[in-house]
Amino acid sequence: MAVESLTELDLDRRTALAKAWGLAEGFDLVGVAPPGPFPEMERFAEWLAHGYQGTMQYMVRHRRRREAPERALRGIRSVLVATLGYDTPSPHTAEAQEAGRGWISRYAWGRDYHELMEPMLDRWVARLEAAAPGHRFMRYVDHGPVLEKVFGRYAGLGWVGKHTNLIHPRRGSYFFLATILSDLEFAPDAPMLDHCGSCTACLDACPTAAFPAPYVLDARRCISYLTIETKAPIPDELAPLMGDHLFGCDVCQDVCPWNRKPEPPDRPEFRPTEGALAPALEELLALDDAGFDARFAGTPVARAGRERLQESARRVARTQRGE
Ligand code: B12
Ligand code: SF4
Ligand code: SF4
Repeated sequence: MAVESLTELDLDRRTALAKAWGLAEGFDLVGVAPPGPFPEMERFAEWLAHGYQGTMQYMVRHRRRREAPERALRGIRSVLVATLGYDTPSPHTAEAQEAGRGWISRYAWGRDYHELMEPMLDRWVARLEAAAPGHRFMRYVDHGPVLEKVFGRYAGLGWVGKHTNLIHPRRGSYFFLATILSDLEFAPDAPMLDHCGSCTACLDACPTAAFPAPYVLDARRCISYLTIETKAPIPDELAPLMGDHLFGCDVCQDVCPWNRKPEPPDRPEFRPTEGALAPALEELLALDDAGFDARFAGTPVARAGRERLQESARRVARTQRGE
């Protein structure tokens, strides 16, 4: 089959084709953002100045590339942004709390999204490269020096809510993001307007008061950071506030009205694997390495490791005993 040449097409046709290839790989939505700069990139410096990144040193190390995408890719003209939904009909945090059990956050119930999305992106990029020789396409999921949510917003895929996640009016916020930075120009989509209005549900519900202001997260207080990201000990004043959460947290998204009736893609890959939904603490504490692998290999929980999860299980057990 002849490879279509993207560079010979007009901007709109080229953009439509590049987007169609992303959708053909299985992404739910694809948009195009201009390379910036955007006001959010300036706010990133403020965020770092407060120390909200805690021990996530990579946020500081790569700050210049996050603030100025031209440093991530010289001659950058466009950013293709794609979403992949991970919501399933399974219960939300508050609907399933039970003594003796802990809670793993939604995104970590099924397959590790990095492993799923990277090959999808590789195939998409291979197609783009073959159709635009000499142009560059740098693809990222999560780990890259890219403010993914900001590009998502300017690619028309949602707005960054007060809880700081990207929300799509019909898809809610339970989706992952991927980006492809390119020096080939595509037609940008219009950024989406903020629909949070006067709502403050997420800010009010956060168990650890991790939002110093709407749209601003102090990661050092976020349960997701405390259970997944940092290796630093959990501060004594925060541990009792962390409830049943073993790995990650969804409270601010669970209470968001935009997640009440989203169009769930319900991908089998993201449905809870056996033992992922509200696991019994005793069972987790009894796992050896082989048992941990049998239960969590290939899921995001595997990244944190057995000891980390068991440390969380001991903390949840202490909280449930009222200690
Ligand atoms: C570091 C990080 C974290 C940190 C910090 C979270 C955060 N809010 O940034 C921690 C470990 C806490 C975390 C947690 C989670 N994460 Co995370 N994380 C990232 C990562 C790697 C970088 C994000 C980043 O750059 N943060 C820097 C800060 C500065 O960004 P920000 O909070 O959006 O801050 C902006 C606002 O504060 C704004 N701002 C400042 N002042 C003001 C004032 C006003 C008025 C306005 C409008 C804006 C504004 O400017 C800032 C800069 O743009 C991205 C992947 C990526 N490369 O982008 C995934 C990512 C954001 N995470 C993701 C997910 C799924 C999660 C969790 C849901 C996982 C879980 N279940 O536990 C939680 C959600 C917690 C939450 N409420 O945000 C997804 C989000 C998808 C989506 N729909 O938005 C991403 C995009 C990964 C992916 N590829 O899918 N994460
Ligand atoms: S993920 Fe949990 S701890 Fe983090 S900001 Fe949201 S509600 Fe708060
Ligand atoms: S809970 Fe309300 S304020 Fe928070 S992100 Fe959702 S709509 Fe916005």
